[in-house]
Amino acid sequence: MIVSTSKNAGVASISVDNPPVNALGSAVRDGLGHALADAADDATVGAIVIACRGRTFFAGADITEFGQPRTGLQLPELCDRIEACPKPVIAAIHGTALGGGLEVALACHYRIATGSAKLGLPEVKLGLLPGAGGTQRLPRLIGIAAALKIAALGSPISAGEALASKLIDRLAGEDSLIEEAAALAREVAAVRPLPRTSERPVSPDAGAVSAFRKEHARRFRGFEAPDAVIRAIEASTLPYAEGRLIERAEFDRLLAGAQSGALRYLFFAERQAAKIDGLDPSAKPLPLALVGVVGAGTMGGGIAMNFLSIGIPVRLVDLNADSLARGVAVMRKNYEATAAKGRLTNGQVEAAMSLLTPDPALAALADCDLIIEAVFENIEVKRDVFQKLDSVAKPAAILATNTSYLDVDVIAQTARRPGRVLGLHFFSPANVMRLLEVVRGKATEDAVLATAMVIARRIGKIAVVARVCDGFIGNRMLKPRQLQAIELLMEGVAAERVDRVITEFGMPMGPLQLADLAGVDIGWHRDPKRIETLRDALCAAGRWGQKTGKGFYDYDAARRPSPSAEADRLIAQFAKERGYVPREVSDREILERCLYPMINEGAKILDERVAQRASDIDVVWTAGYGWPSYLGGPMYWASQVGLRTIVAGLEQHAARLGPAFSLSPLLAQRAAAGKGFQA
Ligand code: T1G
Repeated sequence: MIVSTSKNAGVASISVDNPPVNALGSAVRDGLGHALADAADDATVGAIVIACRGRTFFAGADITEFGQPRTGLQLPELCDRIEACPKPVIAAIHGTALGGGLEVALACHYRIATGSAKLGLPEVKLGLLPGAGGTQRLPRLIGIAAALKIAALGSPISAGEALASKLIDRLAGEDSLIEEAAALAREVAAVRPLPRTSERPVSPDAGAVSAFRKEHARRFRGFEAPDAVIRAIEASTLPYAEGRLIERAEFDRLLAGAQSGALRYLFFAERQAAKIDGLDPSAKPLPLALVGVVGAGTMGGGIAMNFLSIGIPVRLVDLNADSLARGVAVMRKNYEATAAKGRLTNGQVEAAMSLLTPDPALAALADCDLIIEAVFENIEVKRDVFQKLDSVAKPAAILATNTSYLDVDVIAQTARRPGRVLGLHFFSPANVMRLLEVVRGKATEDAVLATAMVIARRIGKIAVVARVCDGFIGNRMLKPRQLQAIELLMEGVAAERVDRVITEFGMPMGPLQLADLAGVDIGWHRDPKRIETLRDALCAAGRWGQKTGKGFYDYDAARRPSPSAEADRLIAQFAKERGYVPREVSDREILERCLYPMINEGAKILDERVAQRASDIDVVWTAGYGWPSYLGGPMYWASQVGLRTIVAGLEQHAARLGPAFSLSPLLAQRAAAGKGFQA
């Protein structure tokens, strides 16, 4: 029984059990509608409680139903029936009350929640808005400014914050929610008139709306839903029925739009990425009580913070005492900066730092369950470190490398336990970026992979599994884009123009700004006399990027880029010496030559089974490389554009894509078949 009702001393408790997250699918809605009508008609019932079994209250509408024909009682109608019920209806919330789940609670006359509950309207993250009255009822309960934060940003609030803002009426004990909800129900059984949220007035707050828009303009860039949410909440100052019509119109428009399709695709893609095809189901995750990190540089420090922040002690080793001290100081500074923004308490900062043990000797890692190496990106240096780690680490320990390019199998060969070796490729800043590329070597054991996926979830990362190849998924696809950006410079296109086309497309940064941020000197042979590539020419001139205040751009003290006459001269000189003649290039060509080769490389990655599925590639690019999520990721976007168009573009530009370019057979085949990349 998905929906069941029990009665006790005049209270009807309607309970929903629709695992895993009590999504408000059609069966739940119909069942709730019937149970509510029965309880309303039951003379022995004075009040009604709605609660859920399992790990959470309703986590929203059933996202899998979107785009399907609507069946049964619709959620807006169900919410209106709850609110119109002649008897008090109480929402008993545990776990999460999200989206349509919170809208059901808002339609109830009273709300009680456990202290650990989270409440929110994350629809905007799916390119939608609350479509069952949430944009009209929420501001009536907590005001326009507070409603904007919840609905347009999409992040949940705690039960404590909900109580303070009067979104809920009462907190309950973690194990006594149902009893306390029933007690509240009896308490209010005779209250009339019932507090119907839709009947409450809303005070207009134009100042809050414009301030909110201004404050989040950069964050909302390119997204359609946030503005629709703001418009709907502004409409809550109108009579309720009028506001609902505006909410519905905005909802239907967004639901039919491309952005919501892409964001819903990504919702499931991120969850799919956690699944490893063919993994031995009996492979159990290994214990993780103590972590070691080798290398106290930017990456090592950030990696260590992920574990300290969730209460796992870390041994941080760096053979250079100064680097070790500097690394620890940077970690404390980062924590304190987060605390200064109110996102951590000083107590939490101290608690995390107290779990850190810096040590100059590898021997300190002897009893670690997991050791992550984050030293200089050089294969010999890494092999040497792994050889030493293999001799000090306990036999069961997992040895991970944070390499972003190098061959994990070659590194694993130095260890007597290659099955316990894998890549854990964090992205900078490692304590912030959500993506974690889990690189499985030829010998990596299933239990080690299963452990890596659990670790990723515990430190709040989205893990994507990649097999070994040069640059794994993300960096391998980045390379052809960066090479084409350089090629366009050689043909006389200005750096700022290439970057403008790519940022107008929706990327946070263009290829050349990114190169300057990462360092033009990455992988440079350090011989200023040897000029073989444009990068060599720039590096020889000391233009290593932001770190030297100049690269493809010049940078001021605040690291703001500006076009550089010297860089342009160097590029023009270098190109001329190699026979390039400046030519007219359209923005369209710039976009195609930067993005289409990436898609082609993505198809090769799929064909070689380096990535399990196209959606994994999309998760890598949206969670780790700033690909705009409202475009779903490169493979999803290419499928929307049409693979025939991509192939035609690649064939048109083939002469300029370099000697290494070859069309992916998988791409050609799927294009010919009129298919996309999605299965
Ligand atoms: N619909 C369908 N499936 C869902 C779902 C949903 N709303 N939420 C989760 N699942 C599936 C998910 O795909 C996974 O499946 C399993 O449940 C466990 O999820 C009209 C328009 C609740 C915080 O956006 O944020 O209401 O992979 O791995 O980490 O206004 O799930 O096991 O096969 O994420 O513990 C608004 C979405 C909908 C919330 C739990 N609601 N869910 O996190 O588990 S739109 C949301 C979450 C709406 C109305 C509108 C999280 C969670 P599988 P999980 P978790």
